[in-house]
Amino acid sequence: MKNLHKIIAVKHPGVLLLIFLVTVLSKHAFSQNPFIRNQFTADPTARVFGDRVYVYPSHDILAQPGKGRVGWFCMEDYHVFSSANLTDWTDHGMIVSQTKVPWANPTGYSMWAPDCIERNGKYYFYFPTLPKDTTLYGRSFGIGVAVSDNPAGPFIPEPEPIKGVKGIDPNIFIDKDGQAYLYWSQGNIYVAKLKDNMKELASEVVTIPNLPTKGLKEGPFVFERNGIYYLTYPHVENKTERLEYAIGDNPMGPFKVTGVIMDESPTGCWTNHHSIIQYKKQWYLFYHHNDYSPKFDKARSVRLDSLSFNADGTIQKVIPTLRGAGVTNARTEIQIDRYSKIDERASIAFLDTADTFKGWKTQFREPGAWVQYNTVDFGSQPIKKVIFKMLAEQDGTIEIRTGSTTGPLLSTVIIRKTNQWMIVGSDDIKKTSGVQNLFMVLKEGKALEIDWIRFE
Ligand code: FUB
Repeated sequence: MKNLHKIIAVKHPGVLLLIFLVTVLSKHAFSQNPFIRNQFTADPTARVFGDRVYVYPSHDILAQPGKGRVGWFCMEDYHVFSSANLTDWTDHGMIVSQTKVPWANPTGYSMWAPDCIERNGKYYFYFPTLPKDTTLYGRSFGIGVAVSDNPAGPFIPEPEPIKGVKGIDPNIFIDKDGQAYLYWSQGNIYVAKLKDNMKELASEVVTIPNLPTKGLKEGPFVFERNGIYYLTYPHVENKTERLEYAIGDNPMGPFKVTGVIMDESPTGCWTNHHSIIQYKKQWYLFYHHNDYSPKFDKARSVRLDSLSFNADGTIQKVIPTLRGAGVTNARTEIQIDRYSKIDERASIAFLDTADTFKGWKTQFREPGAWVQYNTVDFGSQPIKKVIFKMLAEQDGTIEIRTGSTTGPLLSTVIIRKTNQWMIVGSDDIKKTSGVQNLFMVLKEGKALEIDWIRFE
């Protein structure tokens, strides 16, 4: 909750300026990229169950001496998240923990990329981890199943991992005829049919042929669209993982390497891991990056962006964005640092480098600097006021526009120099409605920082 200590009303020719002095930050709405903002998350498997999207990610934590391997992946449990609009996400809490899986090493800290699938009203959660009994299973990862009546759990883990499977990154695909397939990786990518009980293999294990032989490949995710089976996977073609795909006409393969879905990270996050869903007629790519931990790429955060197909079924390359997807309600705090586009005179930075989960701010360095934030829903009721949280080195003015940097002007807000975060606003605002692309353009002043903007 905000803690408003003082409200100052300043008259300026033609503009009523309201300045609210704040000392406590309000909580950020969960939206845009990364879209989970309360913990590190990676390897997102998204699934549509009913009218909601559920995301089953890995849960990265930071290893400490005696707790995991310092400098490496460290995961002790899984959470599940869901959303009905891809903007507001609910954390349903912990669903499976290494200490509650009968066969798992309770101090393995290796609960890597999971998946979850629905069959006949039951939800089957698949996860890799290190077994406690290395004499029985060797030192490889096993893949376990936990079952629930609800996509958000509680999930009951099976007593043993799936027999005949050693590896990581389980992925389940159920074909139109009801046959379920399990894919996983361990150097190669493997597939086997599953029995109807979803807990045992029903076929020999097939090593999927014709995939790249040089460079690690892992994280398979299979889906079908218009009779084409897509095997998608992260692969190190150059230095770090990029997302690639191969297509075929049978879930068991063979598949033909067809293209790249997402290029390798320009900032060097070594892994990427993804899933692809269609939700309300739009396709989405879920993937990860190390947004909250730019100096350590084993503490990652999940993202999503829209994905499109060409007429021949090939996938258009996805350019990662901070804006992500989904509509943002104009009456919520709009994090413009998750911009759609930004001018070279503007940039973003953490609000607090000691606690990156506090999020980011947008810095407008000099006049002309602008930021664009797409798909803001102003609704049908008239807006009466705009407010935003800012810090400024100089007096100045900022314009709030829709459509473009020279598009319809909603408001011009006077900025006063301040050495602490303030909420500034104006009720001199033009009418607008519906879904618009929002622009903030610094007209006068310099070194203006904005945390968020909201309309009322
Ligand atoms: O999250 C641990 C591992 O990193 C996953 O299992 C891989 O796919 C890679 O993302």
